[in-house]
Amino acid sequence: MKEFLTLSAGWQFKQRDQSMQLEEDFNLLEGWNPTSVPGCIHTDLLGADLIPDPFYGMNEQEVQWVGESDWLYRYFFTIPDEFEKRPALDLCFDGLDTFATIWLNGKEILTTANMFVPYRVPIRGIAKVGHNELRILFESALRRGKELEQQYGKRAAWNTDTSRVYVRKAQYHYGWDWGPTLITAGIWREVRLEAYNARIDNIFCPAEVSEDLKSATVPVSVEIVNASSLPLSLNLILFDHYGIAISEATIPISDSKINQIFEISDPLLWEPSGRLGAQPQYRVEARLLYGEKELDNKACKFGIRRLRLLQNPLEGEEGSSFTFEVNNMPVFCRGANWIPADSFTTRVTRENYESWLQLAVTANMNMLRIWGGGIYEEEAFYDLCDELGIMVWQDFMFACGIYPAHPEFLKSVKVEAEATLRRLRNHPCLVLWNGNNEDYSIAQSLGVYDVNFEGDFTATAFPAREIYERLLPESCARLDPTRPYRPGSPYGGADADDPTQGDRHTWEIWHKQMAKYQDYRKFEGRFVSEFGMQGSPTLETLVSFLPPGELHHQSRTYEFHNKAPDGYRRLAVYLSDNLPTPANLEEYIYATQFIQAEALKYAVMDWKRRWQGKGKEYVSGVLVWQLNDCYPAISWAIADYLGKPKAAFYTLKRAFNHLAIGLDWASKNKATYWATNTDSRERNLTLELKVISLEGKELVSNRSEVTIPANCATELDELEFEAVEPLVIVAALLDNGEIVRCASLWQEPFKYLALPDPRLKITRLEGEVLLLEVKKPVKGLWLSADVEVQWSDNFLDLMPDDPQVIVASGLGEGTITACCLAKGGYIIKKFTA
Ligand code: BMA
Repeated sequence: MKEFLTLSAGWQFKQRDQSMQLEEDFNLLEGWNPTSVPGCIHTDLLGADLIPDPFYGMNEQEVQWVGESDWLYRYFFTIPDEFEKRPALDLCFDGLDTFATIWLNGKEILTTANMFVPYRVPIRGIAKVGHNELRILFESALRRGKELEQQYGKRAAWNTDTSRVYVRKAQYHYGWDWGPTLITAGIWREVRLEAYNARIDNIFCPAEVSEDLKSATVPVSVEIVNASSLPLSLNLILFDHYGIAISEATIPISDSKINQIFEISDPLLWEPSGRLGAQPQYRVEARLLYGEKELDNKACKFGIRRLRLLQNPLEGEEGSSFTFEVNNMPVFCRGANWIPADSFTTRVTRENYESWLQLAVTANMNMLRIWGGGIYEEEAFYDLCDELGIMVWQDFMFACGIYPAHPEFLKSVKVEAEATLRRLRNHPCLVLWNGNNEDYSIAQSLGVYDVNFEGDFTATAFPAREIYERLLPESCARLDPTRPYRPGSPYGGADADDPTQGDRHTWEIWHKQMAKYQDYRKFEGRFVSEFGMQGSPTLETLVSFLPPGELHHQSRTYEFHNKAPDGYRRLAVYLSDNLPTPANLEEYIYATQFIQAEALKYAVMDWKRRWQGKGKEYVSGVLVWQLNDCYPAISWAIADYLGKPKAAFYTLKRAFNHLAIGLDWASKNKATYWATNTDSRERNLTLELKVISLEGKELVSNRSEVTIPANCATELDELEFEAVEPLVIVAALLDNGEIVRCASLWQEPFKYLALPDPRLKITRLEGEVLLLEVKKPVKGLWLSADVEVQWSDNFLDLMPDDPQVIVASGLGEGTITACCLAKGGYIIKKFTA
């Protein structure tokens, strides 16, 4: 059998003392601190109480020396007896961050310069029976990057230090417009000893489904190391979703690569979340045999689905669609951009991933984009996405920069891409490989992108086209031919901002000209893969990182945690355009979350309206920037660093629902309304329209029956009324007399509406089920509590005579605080229900 030993507990580390020879520094008995692996230098220092919490207050500034220093790690170990019986002995490093030199028993065995690459070093002959010593030097990535920059020349990059483009390390570690500058080093993924005769290196199961979805072919390929060392055979068993073995083959091994094709009739298909069907997975188990003796085994899970990225001509409009089709049905993609869930990624547990991904599913999302300035995520992330039906758009790790393409860099990127493809390609959740984030945008802004140039990219001012247009597509085609690849995001051919083809990042709102968020529809794309608006974190999260004297929205520390250089100024503009000026922190939190929630609602509703059925997929997806935070920041995240949803989470959840109703002004006294249905079922419902005065008087009310066809938006009609007083228009869809969706349309900006006190009443129906009633219309009623509560819905628009029932899980005997707009300002009231 193959033997394993994980080297996790018992490591030691210390800061490199540059006044000493390296050898002497390692030999010194003093100064070493205990730690375990995986981790990073900041968490190691935190664990040893040697630095303050870099997330608290302005401590980030106090710990910058950590990223500027070199670090030493050492580990003593004995090799177990049974390892001696195997001819091969390897030391495996799944991830080293980033510039490491490694010695085993005094002999240099490895130097590294790419945190995304796993390394395997044969150490038979170097490792000894008895005591062994492993030494690692991590050099400052900041310093090494600057040396490379000096050697090869300074290149442009958005967000922080430009030397980052030379370093194959998570780019957000250098700081971003939502994240601190914390340049880590260390052993960030597992370290293992492996001893074996022969072993299974890799299994790949690129299942292909027939066009009629009735059968699937599964060509299994298995790579074996030391295949010819002994007369070996490989036993393969295919299991279905229920764990029942459905096919088996045993193949004598004559080559390091074994191929076997399995056929499956009537396969169970993997479906994205929110559709009929589930997320079944098949499994292949491989056993490497020497006679009857098992030398190694490995299993591989995979899903079966027919995936296509369609870019077809559109009826009556320029350009082409950008539509994901799964199992022959086009999907409207609803989701968000994912950034690493912590500045120190080794702190993110499976439970953390689970709660983030569950939050995404609760918000009716079916896609996440793993943004290119972070990391290729941990196995648990993709496993959970497989299980939950979250489609993953995977960027390669390049973001907002003009990356180099000298031979050494290309070589490193190739190894990185191949390792990543091999690791992730069996996951059914993965639907797209994408070359980079916004590198075409920056090249375009510098005038160095010429779409017609086809020669040697490395000799141009945009050299990394060699990576995005040659190296990566070639690696993808060779190692993962079943998935689409795109050079970049956004990418529209000649123009990265092209609204008529490819994907688009819509930043005319918030960045660029700071257009009004009510105008999102003017800045659409065929697939909007980024757009967003900032909102404050919740009070609890603010309390966790703001020192008591700084607990104010205009304090130095509050603004320090808004990493967008002009973030608070931009927020101030959107606030003053729309809402009364907040008088205190609580009002400010509410008001900025209000702005974010409203902005995202406008965007999603406007763009979903343009998903109009076959040949008219004018917009096929919306991914909000951003789902999560890596640090307690004032950012675009829809839930803050501690995972607490902001108001935008609830508006998105409603707008991302398969069924939604939209309202818009056609003129002062006329409104249009439409419905969106991204589900495969047609719906027959009752539509109710009302015009209500702000004092709660019903001015118009009518009902009609509507049919809402499947998987498209439907324009319904127009409503004309007499525009006599400030009023609100309400549209509701009812199923068997019960309201299933509703929307309201107000005469904006809200700052001009002197909304009356809605006279909210909260009644506890039973347990944690609450009834909410108002006497006057209220916009964006926000509920919070003095205990941890999960609200089934929140940030609600409520109308008189339309009581709403919500569930407040965890409320117990807690006190509720309700906040809303009223009387030209805000009211905040406490309730005991
Ligand atoms: C985008 C992203 C990030 C950035 C965000 C907010 O375009 O790609 O680089 O954090 O905008 O500014």
